[in-house]
Parts: sequence; C-alpha cells; structure tokens
Amino acid sequence: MTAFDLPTPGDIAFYKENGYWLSPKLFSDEKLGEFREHHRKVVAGEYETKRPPLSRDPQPGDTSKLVQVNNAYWTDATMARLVLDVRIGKIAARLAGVKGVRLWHDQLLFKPPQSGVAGNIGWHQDQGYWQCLDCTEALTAWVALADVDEKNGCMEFVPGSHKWGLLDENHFYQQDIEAQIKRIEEKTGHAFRTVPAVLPAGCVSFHHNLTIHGSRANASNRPRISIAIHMIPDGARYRAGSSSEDHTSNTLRQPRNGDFYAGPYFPVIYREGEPCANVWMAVDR
Ligand SMILES: O=C(O)CCC(=O)C(=O)O
Repeated sequence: MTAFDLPTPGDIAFYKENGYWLSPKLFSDEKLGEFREHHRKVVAGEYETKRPPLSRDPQPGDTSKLVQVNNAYWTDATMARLVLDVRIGKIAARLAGVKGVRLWHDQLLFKPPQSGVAGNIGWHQDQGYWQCLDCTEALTAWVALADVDEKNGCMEFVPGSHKWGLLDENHFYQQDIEAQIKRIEEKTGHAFRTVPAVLPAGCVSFHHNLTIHGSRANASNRPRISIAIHMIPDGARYRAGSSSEDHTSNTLRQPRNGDFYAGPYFPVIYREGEPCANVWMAVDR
C-alpha cells in the first residue's frame, strides 16, 4: 500500500467546524486510469462480476442525464477495491472520531457534458435520506476520478451547516436550486454561502451527514465522473419507523428495531487494531 498522510489535528478541527474536508491526492495516475475505465464499464452496464448493482437510474444505454448507480462495487472488482480502500476508511474514522467504519452503500455518478439544469443536484443533507440510522456521525467520501471544478459542476458545501439540525429540504433531483436557497435561508435564518469542492483527479472530499451540499450543471465538454462512498460508524443500528424506511439499504434484509447494520451487506472498511478487516486491505497497490 502506498504511504499516505492521515488528517492532522488541524484538519480534524476544520472538519468539525465546517462539516467537510478535502484530501490530498490519494490515487496514482495509473490507478485513476484503471478506475476511469471500470467506471465507464459500469455506466455502460458491462458488469464484470455479472452481478447487477443494488439500483440504478437510468438503465444502461442512456447517458443523456445524470447516471446514478448504487452499490457499483457489486458489479466490478476494481470498483470494489476503490470503495473498500482502507485508507479512505481510516481517514473517515479519524474525521468522524470513531473507531471503525462500515460501508453504507456506494453511489457512482456520471454527470453528462453540457448537462444544462438536468445536471443539477439539489441541495440536501444525506441524513434526510438516512433517518433509519441511529447514529450521528455517518459521512461520505467523494472520489474525483477526473478533475472537478466549477465549470463541470463540482459539489458545493455550505460550511457549518451540519450544525443547523436536520432541515426538511431534501431534494437530490431538484433542478431549481436557486428557489431552494431562498427557502433554506427563510427556514434557518442563516445566509446561504457555498464553497466549491474543486478537486484534482485522485483527491477525495469528505462530508458530514448533516452538511448541506449539491451541485450545478456540467458546462464542460467532458463528463464529470465520480464515486461516493457512504459510510456509517461501526456499531450503527437500524431505527424503525423513520421516514427513511424505504432506503435501498433496508431492502437488503428485514431489520428489526435496534439491529446492527453489519454483515456482508455492510462490510467493515476500517476498524482500529484490525489491519486486515476486509480482503482488499491485503492487496498491494
Ligand atoms: O455528486 C454530487 O454533486 C452530489 C453527491 C452527493 O450528494 C453525495 O455524495 O452525498
């Protein structure tokens, strides 16, 4: 495994204060080339493992709008290596202040070139979709597989918004993101200010499950390609009766109130003191 720097105490303080953090480059250009090729295959519906993803929209063949594939790692071993990368898990655990993290699910995205507003991703807090979780420190690692900036519709974070509580304003597929800004300002009394997560390929942004984020159109001639790794603290449990009962991760089994999210559907990515919690950790990069 290549050496990498863990977040410093200053980085952790930044995450706690702002609800996000941007990593240095974690993947070599060679690895990124491989990831991009496998990302292309997943988008095209060429599933190396022959196992389909948990869900996707739209179906293979249509790249005219935002493509979202959940649990792309089921379909492809290279994607699995990326999603279960121990370094990402270790960084996430440090930022969240927990001893270990499990995969909640992944989300591969393809934002087409010249997307227009159809490429907008509405302002939302991930926790709005994850209310079936009993924990407070779930988080996401968003891996830039090619450079992302304001031109191609990078993610934008509202710094400090993870301290605003859970808002009833969750619209991943909302295209009128300007109207949302007005509503959020009215609801919270806070001025809405975003920071663009400009990332060179191979860098990763981490965000808290309550941080408001979204993204605008891709105005470039290249697709914006990424994969998000959504993680929960090891030990998170199912909370029955929430508005997130139909979250795709709950369709995998029939949990009872208080059940741990554990087992093969929610693999450990990193756990303190266990250098080889999952098979991919042993892979020489
Ligand atoms: O890719 C985007 O612009 C948004 C992704 C997102 O909502 C997430 O990773 O939680």
